[in-house]
Amino acid sequence: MMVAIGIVMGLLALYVVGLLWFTDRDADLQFDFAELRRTSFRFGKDFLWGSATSAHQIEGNCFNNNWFQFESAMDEQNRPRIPNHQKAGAACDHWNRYEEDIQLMRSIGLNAYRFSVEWSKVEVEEGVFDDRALAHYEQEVDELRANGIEPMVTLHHFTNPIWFENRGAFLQDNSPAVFGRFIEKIVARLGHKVRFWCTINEPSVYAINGYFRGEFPPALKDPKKVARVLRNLLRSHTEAYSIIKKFVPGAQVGLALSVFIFDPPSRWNLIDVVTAHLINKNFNGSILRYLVEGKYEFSFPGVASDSLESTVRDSFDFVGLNYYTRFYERLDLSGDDKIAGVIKAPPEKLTDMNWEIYPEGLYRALKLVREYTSKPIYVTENGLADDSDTKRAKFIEDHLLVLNKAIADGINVKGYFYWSLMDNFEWAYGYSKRFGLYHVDFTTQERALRKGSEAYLEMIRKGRE
Ligand code: GCO
Repeated sequence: MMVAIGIVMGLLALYVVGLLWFTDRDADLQFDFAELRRTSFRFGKDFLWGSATSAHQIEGNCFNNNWFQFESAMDEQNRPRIPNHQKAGAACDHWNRYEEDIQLMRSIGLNAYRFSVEWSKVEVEEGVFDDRALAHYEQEVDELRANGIEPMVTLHHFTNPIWFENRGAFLQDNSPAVFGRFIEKIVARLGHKVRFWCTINEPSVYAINGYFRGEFPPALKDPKKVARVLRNLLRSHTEAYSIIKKFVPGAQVGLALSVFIFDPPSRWNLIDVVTAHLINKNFNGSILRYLVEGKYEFSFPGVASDSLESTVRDSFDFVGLNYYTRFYERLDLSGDDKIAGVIKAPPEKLTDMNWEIYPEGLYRALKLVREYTSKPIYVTENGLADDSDTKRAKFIEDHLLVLNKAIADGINVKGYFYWSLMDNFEWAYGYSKRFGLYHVDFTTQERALRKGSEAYLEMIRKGRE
């Protein structure tokens, strides 16, 4: 009997130690927003106030990439990949309207713009470069500069040229060299005019959605491939970093890291707690560790593991942070994905993506980055899909108050880019999700500033005082 009690007590103690060990101490963080409103603004004169977009989502005529193929395809059950078989198509016609769009930025007081160059338009076939596309991006950069807007160029934002995709994209171990040749062209053309570079947008989202969740091309469901793609994306980042710095030593180079906060649906359930810990570690922490130490380790015991040690450490000048929400995920061995999401927030706290509005998460994400580095952080994406425009103003205000608090607490944040300048093609969700500061009428291409976006203008005004 005594032995049995001893064993039970021992197991209980282990369980509690496990909970304490794996639980994130900040999970209960809650701010008093009235008090944050009273904190004086610390953004500073040089703060970048921007908006962000990506080529495929806004430019139009991206017909030479993997997304174009994906949008035209059907899934295994013969259903279109995108609801209503929507395609990016003409998108916001930004390719032809960039001058007008730059005026939209200027008129609301933005001084920075993050956008991506479309690889499939620049390198139409392997080794064949279109000079008109390069000239186009150079003109766009010139136009931004002429209007006092600092460009931040993303080199890879989810899309691949068809010729690259067909060969296996970032599953190939020579992908960093192939991607590197494109970067050389871009940097030779824009390097003397662009200071801020994001090499890769959200490596973990690209890898999971394309190779595990089947939501992005090539719609595979293979965790081992997730690990391999991530590894090659990180190698590609380092390659890009070295190329850009060789051409332009003074350039500021980072990658755009997506940090979704993962919390356990039940904090007393050790399996939930460990699952959340593993997801945070593999998709948030592992990338930061690679940037700082050159070491990458991916490990979901029994599912997939991979690692990499680079000779290059410290391959970044800043961290680009994309933050939107937190997810509650739990292990679900009966389902296809083995992980299932749980929504806990009430409807009034959800965006049109069904993502919880959780400004404290921005603070937690910034703190996570700060654990790895004190180099500058730019919030390279943050925003919400809100067609009714009833939640946008408060979302913007609260997230910027949290950002201000983080700066006041000593975190080195130098800029904020709202996602997105205007409504656009939201990948697997098509045109149904509206993230824009500007509403876009996709039949007339008219843009109209949303009422809720005025909160951003107001915060920028106060931030500059
Ligand atoms: C991403 C991308 C953007 C999205 C945005 C809203 O984070 O997935 O960088 O292209 O459109 O995040 O989901």
